[in-house]
Amino acid sequence: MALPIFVLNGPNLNLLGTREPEIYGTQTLKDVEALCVKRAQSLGHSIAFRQSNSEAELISWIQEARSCASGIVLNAAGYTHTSIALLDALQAYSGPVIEVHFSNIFRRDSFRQHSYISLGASGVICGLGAHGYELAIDAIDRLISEKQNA
Ligand code: CA2
Repeated sequence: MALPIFVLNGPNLNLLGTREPEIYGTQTLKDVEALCVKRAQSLGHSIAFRQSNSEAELISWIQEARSCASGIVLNAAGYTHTSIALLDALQAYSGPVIEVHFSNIFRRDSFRQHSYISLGASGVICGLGAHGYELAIDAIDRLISEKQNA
Protein backbone atom coordinates (compact mmCIF):
# COMPACT_ATOMS: atom_id res chain seq x y z
CA MET A 1 0.00 0.00 0.00
CA ALA A 2 1.54 3.33 -1.12
CA LEU A 3 2.15 5.97 1.52
CA PRO A 4 0.09 9.20 1.41
CA ILE A 5 1.44 12.57 0.35
CA PHE A 6 1.46 14.93 3.33
CA VAL A 7 0.05 18.40 2.53
CA LEU A 8 1.07 20.58 5.47
CA ASN A 9 -0.15 24.11 6.11
CA GLY A 10 1.29 26.58 8.58
CA PRO A 11 0.05 29.38 10.81
CA ASN A 12 -3.06 31.41 10.04
CA LEU A 13 -3.91 29.44 6.91
CA ASN A 14 -7.01 28.22 8.78
CA LEU A 15 -8.26 31.78 8.13
CA LEU A 16 -7.96 31.48 4.36
CA GLY A 17 -10.98 32.90 2.54
CA THR A 18 -11.93 35.20 5.40
CA ARG A 19 -9.79 38.26 4.60
CA GLU A 20 -7.26 39.71 2.12
CA PRO A 21 -8.98 38.04 -0.88
CA GLU A 22 -6.91 40.24 -3.22
CA ILE A 23 -3.79 38.41 -2.00
CA TYR A 24 -5.02 34.95 -1.02
CA GLY A 25 -8.23 34.49 -3.04
CA THR A 26 -11.66 33.53 -1.75
CA GLN A 27 -11.26 29.79 -1.34
CA THR A 28 -11.17 28.33 2.15
CA LEU A 29 -8.59 25.78 3.26
CA LYS A 30 -11.37 23.15 3.08
CA ASP A 31 -11.82 24.06 -0.60
CA VAL A 32 -8.07 23.68 -1.15
CA GLU A 33 -8.15 20.30 0.59
CA ALA A 34 -10.94 19.14 -1.76
CA LEU A 35 -8.86 20.20 -4.79
CA CYS A 36 -5.84 18.32 -3.45
CA VAL A 37 -7.81 15.15 -2.71
CA LYS A 38 -9.23 15.19 -6.25
CA ARG A 39 -5.85 15.79 -7.90
CA ALA A 40 -4.10 13.15 -5.79
CA GLN A 41 -6.83 10.56 -6.45
CA SER A 42 -6.59 11.16 -10.20
CA LEU A 43 -2.90 10.22 -9.95
CA GLY A 44 -3.51 7.22 -7.68
CA HIS A 45 -2.33 8.84 -4.44
CA SER A 46 -3.95 9.49 -1.10
CA ILE A 47 -3.19 12.58 0.95
CA ALA A 48 -3.06 13.63 4.58
CA PHE A 49 -4.04 17.32 4.62
CA ARG A 50 -3.21 19.16 7.86
CA GLN A 51 -2.91 22.69 9.25
CA SER A 52 -1.25 23.90 12.42
CA ASN A 53 -0.43 27.23 14.01
CA SER A 54 2.37 25.52 15.95
CA GLU A 55 5.93 25.31 14.63
CA ALA A 56 6.56 22.30 16.89
CA GLU A 57 3.59 20.41 15.45
CA LEU A 58 4.71 21.10 11.88
CA ILE A 59 8.19 19.79 12.75
CA SER A 60 6.67 16.65 14.30
CA TRP A 61 4.62 16.05 11.16
CA ILE A 62 7.71 16.40 8.94
CA GLN A 63 9.51 13.91 11.20
CA GLU A 64 6.49 11.57 10.96
CA ALA A 65 6.73 11.84 7.16
CA ARG A 66 10.13 10.09 7.29
CA SER A 67 8.34 6.77 7.69
CA CYS A 68 4.75 7.65 6.77
CA ALA A 69 4.71 9.85 3.63
CA SER A 70 5.77 9.42 0.00
CA GLY A 71 6.26 13.19 -0.36
CA ILE A 72 5.52 16.53 1.29
CA VAL A 73 3.74 19.63 -0.01
CA LEU A 74 4.49 22.40 2.49
CA ASN A 75 3.10 25.90 2.85
CA ALA A 76 4.90 26.94 6.02
CA ALA A 77 3.22 30.39 5.83
CA GLY A 78 4.96 32.89 8.16
CA TYR A 79 7.46 30.26 9.37
CA THR A 80 8.85 30.18 5.82
CA HIS A 81 10.68 33.39 6.58
CA THR A 82 11.88 32.57 10.09
CA SER A 83 12.32 28.87 10.74
CA ILE A 84 15.70 27.16 10.60
CA ALA A 85 14.09 24.38 12.69
CA LEU A 86 11.63 23.58 9.88
CA LEU A 87 14.54 23.54 7.42
CA ASP A 88 16.44 21.11 9.67
CA ALA A 89 13.40 18.80 9.78
CA LEU A 90 13.04 18.91 5.98
CA GLN A 91 16.71 18.13 5.50
CA ALA A 92 16.22 14.93 7.53
CA TYR A 93 13.47 13.82 5.11
CA SER A 94 14.65 11.93 2.02
CA GLY A 95 11.50 12.09 -0.16
CA PRO A 96 10.36 14.87 -2.51
CA VAL A 97 9.33 18.19 -0.96
CA ILE A 98 7.50 20.97 -2.79
CA GLU A 99 7.28 24.36 -1.07
CA VAL A 100 4.12 26.19 -2.07
CA HIS A 101 2.72 29.68 -1.49
CA PHE A 102 -0.58 31.15 -2.60
CA SER A 103 0.94 34.56 -3.23
CA ASN A 104 4.01 35.51 -5.24
CA ILE A 105 6.30 36.13 -2.28
CA PHE A 106 8.76 37.93 -4.61
CA ARG A 107 6.21 40.67 -5.35
CA ARG A 108 5.59 41.34 -1.67
CA ASP A 109 7.39 42.85 1.35
CA SER A 110 11.16 42.30 1.29
CA PHE A 111 11.01 40.17 4.47
CA ARG A 112 8.82 37.67 2.57
CA GLN A 113 11.32 37.37 -0.27
CA HIS A 114 13.62 35.03 1.63
CA SER A 115 12.63 31.47 2.48
CA TYR A 116 14.67 29.39 4.92
CA ILE A 117 12.86 26.24 3.86
CA SER A 118 13.64 26.46 0.11
CA LEU A 119 17.07 24.98 0.88
CA GLY A 120 15.28 21.78 1.92
CA ALA A 121 12.78 21.71 -0.98
CA SER A 122 12.97 19.86 -4.29
CA GLY A 123 11.01 22.72 -5.89
CA VAL A 124 9.08 25.90 -5.10
CA ILE A 125 5.73 27.09 -6.52
CA CYS A 126 4.33 30.52 -5.66
CA GLY A 127 1.86 33.07 -6.92
CA LEU A 128 -0.65 30.67 -8.48
CA GLY A 129 -3.13 30.48 -5.61
CA ALA A 130 -4.76 27.13 -4.88
CA HIS A 131 -3.75 25.85 -8.31
CA GLY A 132 -0.19 25.82 -6.98
CA TYR A 133 -1.17 23.00 -4.62
CA GLU A 134 -2.45 20.90 -7.54
CA LEU A 135 0.78 21.54 -9.44
CA ALA A 136 2.76 20.59 -6.33
CA ILE A 137 0.97 17.23 -6.19
CA ASP A 138 1.71 16.70 -9.90
CA ALA A 139 5.38 17.45 -9.19
CA ILE A 140 5.53 15.04 -6.24
CA ASP A 141 3.96 12.33 -8.43
CA ARG A 142 6.58 12.94 -11.14
CA LEU A 143 9.48 12.93 -8.69
CA ILE A 144 8.27 9.67 -7.09
CA SER A 145 8.00 8.01 -10.54
CA GLU A 146 11.44 9.26 -11.59
CA LYS A 147 12.97 7.81 -8.41
CA GLN A 148 11.18 4.46 -8.93
CA ASN A 149 12.38 4.24 -12.54
CA ALA A 150 15.98 5.32 -11.83
O1 CA2 B 1 1.32 33.16 0.09
C1 CA2 B 1 1.38 32.28 0.96
O2 CA2 B 1 0.87 31.18 0.84
C2 CA2 B 1 2.08 32.59 2.29
O3 CA2 B 1 2.76 31.42 2.71
C3 CA2 B 1 0.97 32.95 3.26
C4 CA2 B 1 1.47 33.43 4.62
C5 CA2 B 1 2.54 34.51 4.48
O4 CA2 B 1 3.09 34.80 5.75
C6 CA2 B 1 3.65 34.09 3.53
O5 CA2 B 1 4.55 35.16 3.39
C7 CA2 B 1 3.10 33.70 2.17
C8 CA2 B 1 0.31 34.03 5.44
C9 CA2 B 1 -0.72 33.03 5.79
C10 CA2 B 1 -1.90 33.74 6.42
O6 CA2 B 1 -2.98 33.56 5.54
C11 CA2 B 1 -4.15 34.21 5.72
C12 CA2 B 1 -5.02 34.20 4.67
C13 CA2 B 1 -6.23 34.83 4.76
C14 CA2 B 1 -6.58 35.47 5.92
C15 CA2 B 1 -5.71 35.48 6.98
C16 CA2 B 1 -4.51 34.83 6.90
